[in-house]
Amino acid sequence: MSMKLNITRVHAREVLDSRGNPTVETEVTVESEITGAKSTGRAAVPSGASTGEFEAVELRDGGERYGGAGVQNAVDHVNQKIAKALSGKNALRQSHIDARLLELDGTDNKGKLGANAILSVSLACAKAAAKALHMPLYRYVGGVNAVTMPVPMMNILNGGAHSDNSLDVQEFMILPMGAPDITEGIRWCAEVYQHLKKLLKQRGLSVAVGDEGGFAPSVSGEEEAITLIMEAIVAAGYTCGRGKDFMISLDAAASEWKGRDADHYLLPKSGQEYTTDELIDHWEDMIRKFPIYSIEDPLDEEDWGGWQKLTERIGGRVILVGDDLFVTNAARLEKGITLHCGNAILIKPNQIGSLSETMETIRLAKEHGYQTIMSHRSGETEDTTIADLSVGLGSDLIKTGAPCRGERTAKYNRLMRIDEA
Ligand code: 2PG
Ligand code: MG
Repeated sequence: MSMKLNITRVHAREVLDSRGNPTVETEVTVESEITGAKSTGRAAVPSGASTGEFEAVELRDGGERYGGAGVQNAVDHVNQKIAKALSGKNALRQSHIDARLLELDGTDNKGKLGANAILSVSLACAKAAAKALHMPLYRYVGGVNAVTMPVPMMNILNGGAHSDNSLDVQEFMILPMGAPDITEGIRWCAEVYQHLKKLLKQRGLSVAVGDEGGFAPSVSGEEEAITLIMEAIVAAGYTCGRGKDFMISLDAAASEWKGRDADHYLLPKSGQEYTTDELIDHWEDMIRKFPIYSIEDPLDEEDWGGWQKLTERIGGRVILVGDDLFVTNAARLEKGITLHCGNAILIKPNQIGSLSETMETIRLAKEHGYQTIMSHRSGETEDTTIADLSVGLGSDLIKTGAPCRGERTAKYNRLMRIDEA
């Protein structure tokens, strides 16, 4: 007799995210057909600030409540349509569950039920099934292959849409490439973070933090920001460079740099303008000057031609990560693979809106040698699902902010527990 875990209850509610905005949290309860035992899985979805144009739709209510950001409609969709459609379905058949959710929505971008509604159910279902099988989530999704831990990318200095300082580059991250394991890597990063705080204080700069827990000082520009971070690495007793303890990664989030036409970029804070070619030269210059491991969204989400040129020029020397470019969408990744755009993909389950589609995109990326980076959003909750997914789905890296703010450390702490296990 094959095992069946019947879904007996699907219930959503509004909870708050780390920016104080409402988001969807769902609980799925399953009942074992063999033992009658019940298990409940819970998942809350995050929310971005620098969202890609091609992401699945995050349904917001509009109107007065929460300044229009309410998610009562998405919650109602879960509690009514979705709960009814999934009642009695086998939670072990994740792909069937997700296919049913997609069918129920019926749009290309999950615009009817909301990707926030659908993803919360999809993840809660997997978590309920894992619990019923007495398995950690990473084991449930990854099976015997869930044996490698990702390298953390910690965003310790925030700019762009995540802070109101003068930096146009959104994220300045440190990667403990030389650490023997993830627990040591997290310690190294936390030590560098504390040294950066000291350095900033010494120079009379602000140590208030941005949305992802990194500092958001008003420094003169990206070069000063990177130099400060490299000084903090050295002050903490580590080395920085290719083959050394640490490397640096940037998220330019250049889709936020729309210029006067498709060939121009305008950096909103500094007011600097670049043509696509000039921006490509700029990135080449940056990787010559600094030990940069990766650049995420170095160009706009629609600048496929620019991405092709950039990848051809520097793709052999640096990891070029598509976030807004690919939006965790297999069709957009497929296009990028065909056109030779980038060599890594950021994986944000809420950009695509279901676990099965997230897994499909990762499978495609791996098949074509693209690195995969599991990622949080700038608006997060205490939910740690992505930590388990990063291990279960074999991500090379994970970015989940600074070692600061509970919604960020929750993921790193979960990774240390998994590492111990
Ligand atoms: C990004 C993310 C997460 P947001 O651009 O990579 O760091 O930001 O969630 O605001 O899109
Ligand atoms: Mg990004």
